[in-house]
Amino acid sequence: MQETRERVLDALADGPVTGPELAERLDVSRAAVWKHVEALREEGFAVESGSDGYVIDAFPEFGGSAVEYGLDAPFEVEFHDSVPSTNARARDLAQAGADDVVVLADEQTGGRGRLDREWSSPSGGVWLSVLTRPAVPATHAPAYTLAAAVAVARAAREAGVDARIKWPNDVVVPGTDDDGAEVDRKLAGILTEMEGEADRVSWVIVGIGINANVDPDDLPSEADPATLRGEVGDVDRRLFTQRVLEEFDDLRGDLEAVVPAWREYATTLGKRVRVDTPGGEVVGDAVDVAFPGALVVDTGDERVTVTAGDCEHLRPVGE
Ligand code: BT5
Repeated sequence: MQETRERVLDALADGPVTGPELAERLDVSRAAVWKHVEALREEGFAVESGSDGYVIDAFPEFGGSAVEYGLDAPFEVEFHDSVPSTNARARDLAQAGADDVVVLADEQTGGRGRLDREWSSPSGGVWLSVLTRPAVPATHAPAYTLAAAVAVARAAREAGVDARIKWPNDVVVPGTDDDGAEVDRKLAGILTEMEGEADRVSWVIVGIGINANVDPDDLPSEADPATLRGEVGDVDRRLFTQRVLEEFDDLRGDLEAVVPAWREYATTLGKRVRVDTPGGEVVGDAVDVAFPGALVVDTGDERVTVTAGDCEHLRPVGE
């Protein structure tokens, strides 16, 4: 069952609705309704009480309730102005038994990439972690990384950005460097963590970091980052976050659809690649992606299926 606050918000979104009607519909006291309305006002919602009842006249630009307001996905959103890492916070929530919660922050002070690398997260970005408990085996977890990449790519494309996906976890914008060589500039990264046993996931946390309304100069230059601000100007972060969560929610309900969707935006397929895997280096042509998220590399001698690693796009031989 949804939290009362979310149900109050949903009812107000369909407004106008009177306090007594709300209390009856949600089966809570009128004092409880009033408390929730006051809390929403404190968060920046302009809840007006007219002759027909409460209506929302204006809502905050960004934040937990702002993202939940009108969101077509069943997530509760916990917002922080600043937090060390949304993934770390989501882990705490997972230990406490939470499910379908999104931790969202304007800024992270200790954002993490894979292999404990730093993820730079200045104010103005969209830094979030989705905590979910799917009834799938642990081996399916990589599909959630791919699903998140597709969700971000779709939201970015809707915003007018030529977003592509570089295996396994980068959403990139194609560009050229000073010498005119093709480069992928990283717009977003994904860090998926999981706990469970072989036959059943206990929880999955999909951490998604999107360089939204931030200056490329505020990000590590050696990372060759792209930002939505730099590509198309500032976006409405509330709507953008909602679109990412809605797309992700659709895809997690239909994991078989993830790989075909991923192929549509893939920049890695057809490229010559070098993948640093825990078992050594694999060099060859990236020919496909297989469920739940493995890269198939043709080395010339054989086809190798790589399930994890850092992938570098190489220039074709002769270029
Ligand atoms: C990733 O790691 O791409 C995963 C990033 C996940 C970040 C999200 S934000 C919400 C959630 N909470 C967290 O604490 N993390 C997740 P990886 O593939 O290892 O890439 C890391 C590398 O990207 C770094 O070593 C830098 O070179 C580069 N980098 C760091 N910050 C960047 C940024 N904002 N934009 C582009 N590149 C960046």
